[in-house]
Amino acid sequence: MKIDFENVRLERTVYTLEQLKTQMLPEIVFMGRSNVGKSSLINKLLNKKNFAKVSQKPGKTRSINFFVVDEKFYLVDLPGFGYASTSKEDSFRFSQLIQDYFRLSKKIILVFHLMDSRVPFTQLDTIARDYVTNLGLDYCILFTKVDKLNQSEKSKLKNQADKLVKSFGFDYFFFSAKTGEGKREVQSFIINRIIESREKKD
Ligand SMILES: Nc1nc2c(ncn2[C@@H]2O[C@H](COP(=O)(O)OP(=O)(O)O)[C@@H](O)[C@H]2O)c(=O)[nH]1
Ligand SMILES: [Mg+2]
Repeated sequence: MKIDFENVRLERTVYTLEQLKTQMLPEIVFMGRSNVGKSSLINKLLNKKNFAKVSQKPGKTRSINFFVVDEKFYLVDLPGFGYASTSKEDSFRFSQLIQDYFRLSKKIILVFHLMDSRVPFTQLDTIARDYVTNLGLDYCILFTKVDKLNQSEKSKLKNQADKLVKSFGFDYFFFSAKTGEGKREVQSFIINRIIESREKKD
Protein backbone atom coordinates (compact mmCIF):
# COMPACT_ATOMS: atom_id res chain seq x y z
CA MET A 1 0.00 0.00 0.00
CA LYS A 2 1.44 3.34 -1.02
CA ILE A 3 1.18 6.20 1.44
CA ASP A 4 3.77 8.91 0.96
CA PHE A 5 1.73 11.94 2.04
CA GLU A 6 2.18 13.53 -1.38
CA ASN A 7 -1.36 13.40 -2.71
CA VAL A 8 -3.52 15.61 -0.52
CA ARG A 9 -6.72 17.52 -0.93
CA LEU A 10 -9.07 19.37 1.38
CA GLU A 11 -12.29 17.44 0.91
CA ARG A 12 -14.61 19.11 3.36
CA THR A 13 -14.90 21.94 5.82
CA VAL A 14 -17.55 21.38 8.45
CA TYR A 15 -19.13 24.06 10.65
CA THR A 16 -22.22 22.32 11.99
CA LEU A 17 -23.35 18.95 13.23
CA GLU A 18 -25.64 18.60 10.22
CA GLN A 19 -22.66 18.74 7.88
CA LEU A 20 -20.94 15.80 9.57
CA LYS A 21 -21.22 12.69 7.44
CA THR A 22 -20.21 9.11 7.89
CA GLN A 23 -16.87 8.68 6.23
CA MET A 24 -15.67 5.68 4.31
CA LEU A 25 -11.98 6.06 5.13
CA PRO A 26 -10.29 5.85 8.54
CA GLU A 27 -9.68 9.12 10.35
CA ILE A 28 -6.54 10.37 12.07
CA VAL A 29 -7.41 13.32 14.29
CA PHE A 30 -5.26 16.26 15.43
CA MET A 31 -6.36 18.29 18.42
CA GLY A 32 -4.75 20.80 20.73
CA ARG A 33 -5.00 24.20 22.33
CA SER A 34 -5.03 27.24 20.05
CA ASN A 35 -1.59 28.24 18.82
CA VAL A 36 -0.03 24.90 19.76
CA GLY A 37 1.39 24.51 16.24
CA LYS A 38 -1.26 22.29 14.67
CA SER A 39 -1.37 23.96 11.26
CA SER A 40 2.43 23.99 11.09
CA LEU A 41 2.53 20.29 11.93
CA ILE A 42 -0.04 19.42 9.28
CA ASN A 43 1.82 21.41 6.64
CA LYS A 44 5.06 19.67 7.57
CA LEU A 45 3.54 16.18 7.52
CA LEU A 46 1.94 16.83 4.15
CA ASN A 47 5.06 18.42 2.66
CA LYS A 48 3.18 21.64 1.94
CA LYS A 49 4.22 25.20 2.59
CA ASN A 50 0.92 26.79 3.46
CA PHE A 51 -1.81 24.23 3.13
CA ALA A 52 -3.32 24.48 6.57
CA LYS A 53 -3.18 28.14 7.51
CA VAL A 54 -0.55 29.23 10.00
CA SER A 55 -1.51 32.27 11.99
CA GLN A 56 -0.14 34.41 14.78
CA LYS A 57 -3.67 34.97 16.08
CA PRO A 58 -4.92 32.07 18.15
CA GLY A 59 -8.41 30.70 17.99
CA LYS A 60 -9.34 31.67 14.47
CA THR A 61 -10.33 28.33 13.06
CA ARG A 62 -13.86 27.27 13.99
CA SER A 63 -14.34 24.52 11.45
CA ILE A 64 -13.30 20.89 11.21
CA ASN A 65 -11.26 20.28 8.09
CA PHE A 66 -11.09 16.88 6.44
CA PHE A 67 -8.02 16.32 4.28
CA VAL A 68 -7.83 13.15 2.19
CA VAL A 69 -4.30 11.78 2.08
CA ASP A 70 -3.27 9.46 -0.78
CA GLU A 71 -6.95 8.43 -1.02
CA LYS A 72 -6.30 6.15 1.99
CA PHE A 73 -7.27 8.12 5.07
CA TYR A 74 -8.56 11.40 6.44
CA LEU A 75 -6.42 13.73 8.38
CA VAL A 76 -8.89 15.62 10.55
CA ASP A 77 -7.96 19.12 11.69
CA LEU A 78 -10.04 20.17 14.71
CA PRO A 79 -10.54 23.76 15.90
CA GLY A 80 -8.12 24.75 18.66
CA PHE A 81 -9.64 24.56 22.13
CA GLY A 82 -9.21 27.05 24.92
CA TYR A 83 -10.89 29.00 27.65
CA ALA A 84 -13.96 31.02 26.70
CA SER A 85 -12.79 34.57 27.26
CA THR A 86 -16.28 36.01 27.61
CA SER A 87 -17.35 33.73 30.41
CA LYS A 88 -16.97 34.89 34.01
CA GLU A 89 -15.77 31.54 35.15
CA ASP A 90 -12.93 29.82 33.38
CA SER A 91 -15.00 27.35 31.47
CA PHE A 92 -13.54 24.71 29.26
CA ARG A 93 -14.30 25.39 25.63
CA PHE A 94 -14.23 22.17 23.74
CA SER A 95 -16.82 23.27 21.24
CA GLN A 96 -20.08 21.41 20.80
CA LEU A 97 -18.95 20.63 17.27
CA ILE A 98 -15.81 18.88 18.52
CA GLN A 99 -17.82 16.90 21.07
CA ASP A 100 -20.42 15.92 18.46
CA TYR A 101 -17.69 14.86 16.09
CA PHE A 102 -15.97 12.65 18.68
CA ARG A 103 -19.27 11.08 19.71
CA LEU A 104 -20.58 10.45 16.22
CA SER A 105 -17.61 9.41 14.13
CA LYS A 106 -17.17 5.68 13.82
CA LYS A 107 -14.00 5.98 11.80
CA ILE A 108 -11.51 7.51 14.20
CA ILE A 109 -8.55 5.19 14.56
CA LEU A 110 -6.16 7.56 16.34
CA VAL A 111 -6.17 10.94 18.09
CA PHE A 112 -2.99 12.99 18.27
CA HIS A 113 -3.07 15.37 21.20
CA LEU A 114 -0.67 18.23 20.50
CA MET A 115 0.96 19.96 23.45
CA ASP A 116 3.35 22.86 23.40
CA SER A 117 6.69 21.49 24.66
CA ARG A 118 7.25 24.59 26.75
CA VAL A 119 3.81 24.50 28.41
CA PRO A 120 2.61 20.90 28.39
CA PHE A 121 0.05 19.24 30.63
CA THR A 122 -2.15 22.25 31.32
CA GLN A 123 -5.49 21.69 33.00
CA LEU A 124 -7.18 22.04 29.62
CA ASP A 125 -4.98 19.30 28.23
CA THR A 126 -5.95 16.98 31.06
CA ILE A 127 -9.65 17.59 30.41
CA ALA A 128 -9.23 17.00 26.69
CA ARG A 129 -7.24 13.80 27.29
CA ASP A 130 -9.87 12.44 29.67
CA TYR A 131 -12.65 13.31 27.24
CA VAL A 132 -11.03 11.41 24.40
CA THR A 133 -9.80 8.41 26.36
CA ASN A 134 -13.16 8.04 28.13
CA LEU A 135 -14.73 7.54 24.72
CA GLY A 136 -12.34 4.63 24.28
CA LEU A 137 -10.49 6.27 21.40
CA ASP A 138 -6.87 5.49 20.67
CA TYR A 139 -4.80 8.38 21.88
CA CYS A 140 -1.21 9.59 21.74
CA ILE A 141 0.66 12.77 22.62
CA LEU A 142 2.73 14.93 20.31
CA PHE A 143 4.94 17.62 21.82
CA THR A 144 5.29 20.52 19.38
CA LYS A 145 7.99 23.16 18.92
CA VAL A 146 10.73 21.00 20.51
CA ASP A 147 13.31 23.16 18.70
CA LYS A 148 12.62 25.74 21.42
CA LEU A 149 13.89 23.44 24.18
CA ASN A 150 17.51 23.12 25.21
CA GLN A 151 19.00 19.71 25.98
CA SER A 152 18.17 19.70 29.68
CA GLU A 153 14.60 20.89 29.13
CA LYS A 154 14.23 18.19 26.54
CA SER A 155 15.40 15.38 28.79
CA LYS A 156 13.18 16.67 31.60
CA LEU A 157 10.16 16.50 29.28
CA LYS A 158 11.21 13.03 28.14
CA ASN A 159 11.26 11.89 31.76
CA GLN A 160 7.76 13.24 32.36
CA ALA A 161 6.51 11.60 29.18
CA ASP A 162 8.12 8.27 30.03
CA LYS A 163 6.22 8.29 33.32
CA LEU A 164 2.99 8.74 31.37
CA VAL A 165 3.88 5.79 29.21
CA LYS A 166 4.47 3.71 32.31
CA SER A 167 1.15 4.59 33.95
CA PHE A 168 -1.15 4.93 30.93
CA GLY A 169 0.65 3.34 28.00
CA PHE A 170 0.28 6.36 25.71
CA ASP A 171 2.73 6.71 22.85
CA TYR A 172 4.36 10.11 22.53
CA PHE A 173 6.35 12.04 19.93
CA PHE A 174 8.68 15.00 19.83
CA PHE A 175 8.06 17.23 16.86
CA SER A 176 9.38 20.39 15.31
CA ALA A 177 7.82 21.93 12.24
CA LYS A 178 10.90 24.12 12.05
CA THR A 179 13.60 21.43 11.91
CA GLY A 180 11.48 18.49 10.76
CA GLU A 181 12.39 16.49 13.86
CA GLY A 182 9.89 13.68 14.39
CA LYS A 183 8.31 13.97 10.96
CA ARG A 184 9.34 10.55 9.64
CA GLU A 185 8.49 8.89 12.92
CA VAL A 186 4.98 10.36 13.01
CA GLN A 187 4.38 9.51 9.37
CA SER A 188 5.42 5.87 9.91
CA PHE A 189 3.26 5.64 13.01
CA ILE A 190 0.24 6.83 11.00
CA ILE A 191 0.97 4.44 8.15
CA ASN A 192 1.21 1.51 10.56
CA ARG A 193 -2.11 2.40 12.15
CA ILE A 194 -3.79 2.60 8.74
CA ILE A 195 -2.41 -0.79 7.77
CA GLU A 196 -3.50 -2.31 11.10
CA SER A 197 -7.01 -0.92 10.70
CA ARG A 198 -7.29 -2.46 7.24
CA GLU A 199 -6.10 -5.83 8.51
CA LYS A 200 -8.70 -5.74 11.28
CA LYS A 201 -11.41 -5.04 8.73
CA ASP A 202 -10.48 -7.95 6.44
N1 LIG B 1 9.86 27.48 16.71
C1 LIG B 1 8.75 26.88 16.29
N2 LIG B 1 7.62 27.60 16.10
C2 LIG B 1 6.50 26.97 15.69
C3 LIG B 1 6.50 25.55 15.44
N3 LIG B 1 5.26 25.20 15.05
C4 LIG B 1 4.52 26.33 15.05
N4 LIG B 1 5.25 27.40 15.43
C5 LIG B 1 4.77 28.82 15.54
O1 LIG B 1 3.70 28.86 16.48
C6 LIG B 1 2.67 29.76 16.04
C7 LIG B 1 1.34 29.02 15.92
O2 LIG B 1 1.45 28.03 14.92
P1 LIG B 1 0.18 27.43 14.15
O3 LIG B 1 0.69 26.30 13.33
O4 LIG B 1 -0.61 28.50 13.48
O5 LIG B 1 -0.65 26.89 15.42
P2 LIG B 1 -2.20 26.42 15.49
O6 LIG B 1 -2.97 27.60 15.99
O7 LIG B 1 -2.18 25.32 16.50
O8 LIG B 1 -2.62 25.96 14.14
C8 LIG B 1 3.16 30.32 14.71
O9 LIG B 1 3.78 31.56 14.95
C9 LIG B 1 4.17 29.29 14.24
O10 LIG B 1 5.16 29.83 13.39
C10 LIG B 1 7.73 24.82 15.65
O11 LIG B 1 7.83 23.59 15.47
N5 LIG B 1 8.80 25.53 16.07
MG1 LIG C 1 -4.26 26.50 13.00
